[in-house]
Amino acid sequence: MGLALTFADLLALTSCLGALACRLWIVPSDGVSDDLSHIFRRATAIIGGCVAVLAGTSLGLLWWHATELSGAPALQSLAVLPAVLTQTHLGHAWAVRAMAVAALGGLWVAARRDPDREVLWWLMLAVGALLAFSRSASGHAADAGDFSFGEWVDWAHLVAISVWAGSVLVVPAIVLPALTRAASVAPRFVAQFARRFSRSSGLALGIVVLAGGYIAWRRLGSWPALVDTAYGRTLAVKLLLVAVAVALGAVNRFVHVRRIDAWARQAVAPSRAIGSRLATRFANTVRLEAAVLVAVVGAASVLLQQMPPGMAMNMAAGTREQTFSFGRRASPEKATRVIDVRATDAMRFEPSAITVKPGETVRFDVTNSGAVRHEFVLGDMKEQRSHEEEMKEMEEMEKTPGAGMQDDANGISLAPGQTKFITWTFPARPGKVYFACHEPGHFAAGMVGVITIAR
Ligand SMILES: [Cu+2]
Repeated sequence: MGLALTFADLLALTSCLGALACRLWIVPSDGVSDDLSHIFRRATAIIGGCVAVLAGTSLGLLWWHATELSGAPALQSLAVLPAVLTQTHLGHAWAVRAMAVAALGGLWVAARRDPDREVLWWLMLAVGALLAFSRSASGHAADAGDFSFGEWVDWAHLVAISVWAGSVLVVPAIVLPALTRAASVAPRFVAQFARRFSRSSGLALGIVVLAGGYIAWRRLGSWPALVDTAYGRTLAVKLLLVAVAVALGAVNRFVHVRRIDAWARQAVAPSRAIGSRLATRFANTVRLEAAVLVAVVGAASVLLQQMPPGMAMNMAAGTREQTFSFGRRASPEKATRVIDVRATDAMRFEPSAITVKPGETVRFDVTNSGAVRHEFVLGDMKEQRSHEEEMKEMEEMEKTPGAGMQDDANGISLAPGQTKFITWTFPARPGKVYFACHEPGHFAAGMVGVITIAR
């Protein structure tokens, strides 16, 4: 369910940005006026359809996330929606997305009524980029913190790939039918379109390769992970598909576009038959590339659902094989539920009371939304007290608060703005486990929450 929603969502976002790119800079505006109005009408219709799909997938994704968070059946999870929206990082990112989709809808209505006002289309592109940012801010990249370098790189990658893949996806529907027809009437239009399309794709592709390379390297952590892990194998398939699409694009750029160019520039009236044959070859290559790129979007959706090995390894480094009376650390993929927790400078956790089932394995995604360091340490009261003593001793020895903090088997330490996760398997019997922060003074100020293990 989550996969289908993510796929539809990515496809709609990509096509929307691609259609806007076509409208704004790919389709030459000094071509044949007749064909142009037709092309622009199609682009407008596709953008409208994408916005409608985005509205639907946004609602669906929120609901799906709430179901995942609460562990409750789909209908009952509606009850936790307000809490998800107001209390979780994902909820906030979703609110930004909801506003972006609403703005896109409003702008689209205005732009349809007054299509010659170029500024409206540019505004839609800006809002589309904002929507992409809310996606980056709720995906894997957000684990490095909000507005971090990783998040910006993820955003640049998403926008660039949307412009590239999106324009390739929508061109078969928007331009190609007119193109093969136009080949008999306006050689200059065909040549100009082919050239602009190739140039836009090449530029976007450059960003995709740079940003994508950085992200892949960060998330994989090592070369063997490319074959050893599920995430790595999906990534390998995606890269292979991208390579095929790039090869097809290169064939277009260096073979077909050059031939079309030469044909359009002939001194004598260019032959219509040759023109439409060249345009058809160009069009077929674009169609094939579009089909490959749909598969790339599919692979990207799968990746968003998988745990990157580079991140899982960071966690494993701080893990000791240790079983406590209040449970044990587990590997992230064992988790059957994800709970977002925020640590704030008000010396509170949000939420501060959580209920789990006996034996349940939960991944806690903890975000430090404050300006000072916080911890998330799991344990019974005895463990919390002894951890508090340890921290006090360390502080006295080093005189530098927080300097000696490292991730433990049962706890994590978070820099301001940071998000980390800890996966925990709770004991099979009912009881209470606490989560607390032992930065100097925080525990005493009440920075502690309770987890009730109950059937
Ligand atoms: Cu704290």
